[in-house]
Amino acid sequence: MSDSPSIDGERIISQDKVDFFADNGHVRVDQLCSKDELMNFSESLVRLGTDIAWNKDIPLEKQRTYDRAFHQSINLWKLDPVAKAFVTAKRFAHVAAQLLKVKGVRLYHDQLLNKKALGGHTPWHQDAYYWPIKGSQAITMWMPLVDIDSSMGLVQFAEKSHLKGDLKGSAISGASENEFSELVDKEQFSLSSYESFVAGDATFHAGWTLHRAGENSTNTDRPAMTVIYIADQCQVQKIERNEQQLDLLMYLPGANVGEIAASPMNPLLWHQDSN
Ligand SMILES: O=C(O)CCC(=O)C(=O)O
Repeated sequence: MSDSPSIDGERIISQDKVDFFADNGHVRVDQLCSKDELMNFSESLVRLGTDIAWNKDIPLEKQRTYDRAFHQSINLWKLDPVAKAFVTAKRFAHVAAQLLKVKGVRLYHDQLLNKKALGGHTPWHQDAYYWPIKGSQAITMWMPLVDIDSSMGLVQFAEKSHLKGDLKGSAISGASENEFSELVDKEQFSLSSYESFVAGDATFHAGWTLHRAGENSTNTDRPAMTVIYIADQCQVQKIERNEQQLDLLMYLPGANVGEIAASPMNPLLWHQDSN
């Protein structure tokens, strides 16, 4: 067990926020983790994330749009007790369960996305493109670990795009940016983002919400931690693309199509009957 301070417990959110999320595909929860609480975790998360980021050493001339968007490290919770206490926090999972309107949620995986100083934009994409899970049964929490404003790469959402499901675009890349930019115009999605964040504020977005992030025009890194939750008892869906097959192997090891999405990598983080 870690001796990190607990960020467990419940966090009941208002019906207005639940409705806003259902309508728009995203919602903000201020100080889901207080700035003081976050100080117990952020240094370890950034240090570990920096150590294990798989795309941090790619030479400039070989970097793709993806690599310029952020240094990405995955499943920190498996490697460090402090990261585990953060990622598995019941408080965050409780919010995810309320927004998904389910009795319980499991961990799918975590990621540290560190948009480096002067890092590039994050292209338009839908997270559920990668998942062997229904996009409506999974949700991403995004929490910056430092205070940020619009110059550091805020996430921008295409309002109500989640209601359209799979928009059949590409994986995160220059191609997805171009395809989805055209689609945003064609569908006349309105765009929104939250202006600035204090470390520990969080947003949640739905699996099919189309989103991107701006570039970081400052000389300061913008590390953000994301945790993806799946509804307890949801099933592994038919695989339609290679990325989903890879996700199945990495994040749901041993689970097969049609089975309940629950492997040793997917602990039950919150359930109404056990809290
Ligand atoms: O942090 C970013 O730049 C992008 C975040 C994102 O795409 C996500 O959390 O799904």
